[in-house]
Amino acid sequence: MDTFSDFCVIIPTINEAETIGEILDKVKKYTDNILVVDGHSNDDTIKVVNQKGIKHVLDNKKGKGDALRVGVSQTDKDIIVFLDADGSHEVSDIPKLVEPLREGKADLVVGSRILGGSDELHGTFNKFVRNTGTNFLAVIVNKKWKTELSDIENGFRAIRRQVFEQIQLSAQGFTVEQEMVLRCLKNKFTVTEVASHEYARKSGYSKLKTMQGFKFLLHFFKEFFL
Ligand SMILES: Nc1nc2c(ncn2[C@@H]2O[C@H](COP(=O)(O)OP(=O)(O)OP(=O)(O)O)[C@@H](O)[C@H]2O)c(=O)[nH]1
Ligand SMILES: [Mg+2]
Repeated sequence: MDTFSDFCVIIPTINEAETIGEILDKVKKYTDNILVVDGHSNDDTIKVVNQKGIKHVLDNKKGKGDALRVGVSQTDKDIIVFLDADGSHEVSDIPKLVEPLREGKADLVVGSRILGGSDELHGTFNKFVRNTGTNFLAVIVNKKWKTELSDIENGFRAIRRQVFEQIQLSAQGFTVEQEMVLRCLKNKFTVTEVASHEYARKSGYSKLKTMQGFKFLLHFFKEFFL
């Protein structure tokens, strides 16, 4: 992959044909080092990715956590940006995520929806549960590690590849994001945030069931205490 950037953008997808093309066009303004990790989509996701001339690999059908690890194993870039494929993330914030890593000021930078605002955290019961959970977990993390984080769950983030490899994530599914933050803090890596707005998913369907919230809590406390 020829590139004009020092980072790689990894985009996990399952059936995101309606949005992935637009996302790839936007990301291309910041890097040509883009990798789609597909979870065996049965729509036209891969067709669109191919049309855009972007490389893709398949995950092991185990969930988003597995997909992120598959992606990282395929890049030699020092900095990795994770971006969802459903149009929820503000692509123009990529430089804000990468900058603290380049300057040596952080090892993991998370885009905070609490600081940047979200169209997905207010209004309905499901959104209320997500918002409350997000705030609750951040408060507990801050108490233990004396940090000032507001959102440990957002998938839009950048991390040093070496750090990603060192913390040896094991989460298979959506708990990978909180696990990444906790393992960084446990290993004394610096975790910071930048404000980033979250939009409502533009099309397609959510792969995360809000009722999986209990799984998040269980996984969080297991990781927190052990
Ligand atoms: N490769 C791969 N990608 C996945 C998997 N699960 C989810 N994704 C992708 O990960 C991103 C986040 O999933 P979403 O379904 O949007 O989860 P969410 O943002 O919590 O839910 P929404 O509120 O609906 O946006 C999307 O780009 C999905 O296509 C998986 O098992 N494998
Ligand atoms: Mg989403």
